[in-house]
Amino acid sequence: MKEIFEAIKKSAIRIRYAIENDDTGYSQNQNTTGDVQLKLDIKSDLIIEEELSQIASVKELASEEKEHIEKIHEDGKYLIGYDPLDGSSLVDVNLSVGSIFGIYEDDYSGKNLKASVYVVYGPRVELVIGYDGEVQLYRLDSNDKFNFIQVINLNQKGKLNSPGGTQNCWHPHHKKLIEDIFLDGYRLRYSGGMVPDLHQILLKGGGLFSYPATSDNEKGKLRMTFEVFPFAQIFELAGGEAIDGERRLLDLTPLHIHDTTPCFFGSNEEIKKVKSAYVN
Ligand code: AFP
Repeated sequence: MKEIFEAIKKSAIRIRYAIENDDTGYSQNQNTTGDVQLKLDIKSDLIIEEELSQIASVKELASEEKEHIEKIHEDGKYLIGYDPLDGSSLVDVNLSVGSIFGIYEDDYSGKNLKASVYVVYGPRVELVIGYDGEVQLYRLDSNDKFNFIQVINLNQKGKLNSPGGTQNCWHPHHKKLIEDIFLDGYRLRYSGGMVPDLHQILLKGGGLFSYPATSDNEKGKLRMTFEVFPFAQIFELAGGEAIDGERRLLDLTPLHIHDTTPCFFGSNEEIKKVKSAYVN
């Protein structure tokens, strides 16, 4: 596992360099959901593939940017699902973006997720690892070394609300939930990049990030394997919770690698509110 974390650190340094120096324009290609890929999406994907495929324990790689799973080492132990550059459409307006990794064994189900990592490319580069019972924050220094900063723990209740999805497509019970949370004094924090939005909630002690089922997309937008399960694990290890409205996210199994799910990540008090709004 340690070798995988080191390979992710190497890719993060190379991706940070590409973000700072490369063309932020579009390529001619589309990904599996029909989005036109940015040149940076393709480059980040390539960097991660190059670094992770050198690790003998990596059996397969599943990228958000590719339709099919890639076999790497037949005798490997780990299956890695990753989103190479989440929120990449924010690079051209110079907002923070991120990479997300889920390290699985046997299959890409929530219960077989063994470790999760994300990287935030912001004013500083930070890397968060959820593994072995805790969540650790590292920061990149000017010598390209990631230094341990702290263990992340959520409070019982936070102050931030990050509500995703187009509001005119929210279901009435969801609209009421979000309104009630604001009436309770929570402040709006939503950049359109789940990595910096969830990172902010984790580091500021708590709150709620939601990407619900909507009238135009009953299964939500965010993908289980690459985005949702890794953050669900990190929120649980930090003392929070992650549910799809009713069920624990890590109890879900995607039928297809690119399947999406509604998702709510938060500290305990906010998830209690979600459950009472969603469970009849
Ligand atoms: P992009 O990678 O296409 O920019 O999407 C980012 C993202 O997957 C996730 O990081 C955000 O939380 C979410 O989409 C934002 O979606 P909305 O624009 O629908 O709020």
